[in-house]
Amino acid sequence: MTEKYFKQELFPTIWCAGCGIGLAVKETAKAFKELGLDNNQISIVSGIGCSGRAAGYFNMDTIHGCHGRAIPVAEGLKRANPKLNVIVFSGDGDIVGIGGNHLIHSPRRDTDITVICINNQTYGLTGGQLAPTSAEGAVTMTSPFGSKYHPVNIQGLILANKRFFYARTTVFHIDHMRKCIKEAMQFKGFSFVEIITNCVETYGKRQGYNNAYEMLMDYKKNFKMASGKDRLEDNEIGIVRKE
Ligand SMILES: Cc1ncc(C[n+]2csc(CCOP(=O)(O)OP(=O)(O)O)c2C)c(N)n1
Repeated sequence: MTEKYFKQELFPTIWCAGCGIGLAVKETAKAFKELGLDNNQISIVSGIGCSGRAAGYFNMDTIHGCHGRAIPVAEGLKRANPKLNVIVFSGDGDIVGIGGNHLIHSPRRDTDITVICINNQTYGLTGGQLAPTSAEGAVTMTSPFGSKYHPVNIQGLILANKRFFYARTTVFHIDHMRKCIKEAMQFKGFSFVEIITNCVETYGKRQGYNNAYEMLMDYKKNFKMASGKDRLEDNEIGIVRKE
């Protein structure tokens, strides 16, 4: 049972119907359970955004901090209390956009934290602006004629380091998502899990999807499982690591 990990009195959550964030939250809690962790052994740090609201639902010590600054806060927490399992749970705008600088320096310092990045390819909470993770050609609130830019290579930023753990998964592949979170938490050092997530309301509908189901079916169709590789292709999910 994962109920103990949540403040159930706060349910239902604020997320839109069909949003993928809840799936990621649920699998994160299942990973905690499978790792046999008690609430007081874990702490979750979030920045600002729809994804960042997750911290508040977990029934443990959490920090819902400033936009883009979850990673350095988590590093400080881990250094102050090395026994704690410290998790960052936040959005792509938060971690890769406004907080992108920390994605260069934190993996380099290799502090033993796990970053779960909910990548819905947009700034969801503020209505769906173009993010550094938005697909080339994506129609967003601020790119009505389609984005001209290639999305940032998150994997490349992590793999640029001496040691690394990088996983990419989607909210369709829930068992794989849980495996990625568990293995990331077991990795001794900085670990990063990118969860491709559907934001149907502010992003998906602008790309022509009618509902969340269609987006999930596209994840099923487009992403292939990779194993034993040094680097994931854009259409692959899997884990790459260097100890
Ligand atoms: C310093 C600062 N800049 C901008 C904002 C406005 N803001 C709040 S949430 C957000 C976007 C969050 O996007 P993301 O991290 O991708 O999370 P999502 O809502 O998509 O889950 C922005 C720009 C803010 N709160 N603080």
